Amino acid sequence: MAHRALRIIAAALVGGVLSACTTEPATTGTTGKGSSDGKLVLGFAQVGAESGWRTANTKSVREAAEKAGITLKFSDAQQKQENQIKAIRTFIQQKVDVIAFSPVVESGWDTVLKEAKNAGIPVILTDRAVDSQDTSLYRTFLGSDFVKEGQEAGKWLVKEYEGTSEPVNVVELQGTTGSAPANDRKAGFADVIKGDPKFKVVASQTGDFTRAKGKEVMQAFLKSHEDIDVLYAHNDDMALGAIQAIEEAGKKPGVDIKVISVDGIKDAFVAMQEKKINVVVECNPLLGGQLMELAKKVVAGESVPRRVEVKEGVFTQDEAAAALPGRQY
Ligand code: GZL
Repeated sequence: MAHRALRIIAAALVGGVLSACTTEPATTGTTGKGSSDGKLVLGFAQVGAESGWRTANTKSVREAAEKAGITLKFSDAQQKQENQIKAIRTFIQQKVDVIAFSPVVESGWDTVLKEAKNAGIPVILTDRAVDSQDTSLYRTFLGSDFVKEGQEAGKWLVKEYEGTSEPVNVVELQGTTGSAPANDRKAGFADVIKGDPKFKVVASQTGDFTRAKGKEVMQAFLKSHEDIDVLYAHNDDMALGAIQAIEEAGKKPGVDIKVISVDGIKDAFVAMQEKKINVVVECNPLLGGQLMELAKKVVAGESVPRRVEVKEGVFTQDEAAAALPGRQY
């Protein structure tokens, strides 16, 4: 009897030592540490539910996790950075295999990302970026090039007013203050239009990516500026809210005030068909499938690209009708 007990204790000790000695790469954990069924567990800290784009993004992530057999722990931060940080800390305590999040703003992430790194939990940035200097804090970025989106918006404007010399007064509805899409879409647009002095951005203010705020700020723009020629909105929801304000002011959106928007949600294509939006620069929210593939690779310790950009286009009014039936979000 004593021999059997000793054998059991010895086996346990050897097993214990072996597992402590396995040289798993720092950024991989045993799949399913955080779950009882051995499935890969992904903690996802979403920005919120502020726009049609965000709703489509969340749907894509949820459906892709289901399809990939990945256990998704999901949190909605209601556009507050402190809530995203709390969610990431919770995921660390729950010992998830991998964390993904769309940082609501670019700055202020190093501390919590270092906590994830020290816990051996790899992080994937999806949709929005961070300005951390320490790029070892995340394994990859999956999303769009927002500067390019701003440049595409600027290129449309330059082409639309080619050959004219009259001043063109632009008002700009910026996305969430401090967010990568707001910073970069503003920079890309300004970079393109700076070449022609007839373009003047006479007002630029955040509408926080929401319809309500977009309408409110556009109402203020209309009160303080008689001669607005163009609205550049960093997303469709703000553009659609602004369109209500423009119509309530007795002006025709798309005609009296041309409207440039970004995202490409279905409602924006309908507005283009109604001639109320002139051009939409697409920003693809359907990142779920690629995110799950990256999560599996990262947990398995496989190398992944530092940046994975999604494909997207630009749609003008005359393309809207044909494109609308095929829109997935
Ligand atoms: C862009 C995304 C932005 C969208 C908005 O990738 O972060 O946030 O353009 C959304 O609609 O609110």
